[in-house]
Amino acid sequence: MNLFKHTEPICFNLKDADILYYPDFFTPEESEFYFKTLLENTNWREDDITVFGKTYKQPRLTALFADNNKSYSYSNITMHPEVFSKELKTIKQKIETQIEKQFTTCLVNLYRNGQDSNGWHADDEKELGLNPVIASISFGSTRRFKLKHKTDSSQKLTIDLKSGSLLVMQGTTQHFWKHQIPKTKKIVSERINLTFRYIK
Ligand SMILES: O=C(O)CCC(=O)C(=O)O
Ligand SMILES: [Mn+2]
Repeated sequence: MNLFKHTEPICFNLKDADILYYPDFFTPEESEFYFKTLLENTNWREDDITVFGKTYKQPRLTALFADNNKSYSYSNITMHPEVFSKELKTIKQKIETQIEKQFTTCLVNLYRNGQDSNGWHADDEKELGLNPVIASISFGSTRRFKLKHKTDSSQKLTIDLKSGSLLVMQGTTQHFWKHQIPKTKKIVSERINLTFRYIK
């Protein structure tokens, strides 16, 4: 795989957000390879989440990887990482070369079908620090990604995240904006998402 820098990303003119989108970060062949390898070789977890005192199954499967053994907590779940696989290390290195930022941790999500989702949230946990850089890779089915400003309802964005794409959220995005992957009634098969983060 080439680790050279790609063409310029798509940028969006949004208040309080800095978001970059590289639709073709991986080739279709690379994307297919990583999708299959990750689907088969990941120890997928199905965690419970507690919202307003009620416990539900999280509507997707997850896994956590890190190179520093630091755990990551969100929505009353604490995840302890496994070490990076060879493939995840290569992906991490390719992103780090592209955007000149370092990552320690990767949260992996598997959306099994259109009923799997990820509700409105910001990646603003304290272990991520102020103004975190989040690098998000998609493999498999295209899913709709929505962003909205927390207080200015005129500010929103929808991106259909295609297989092989890289989305970067940085600057004040997590402070002022929320994002989600809504459920869809369309027939969609699996999608794997990798979000690389830096945890001190
Ligand atoms: O699946 C996605 O594209 C988003 C995942 C996400 O927001 C998260 O894991 O925090
Ligand atoms: Mn997120």
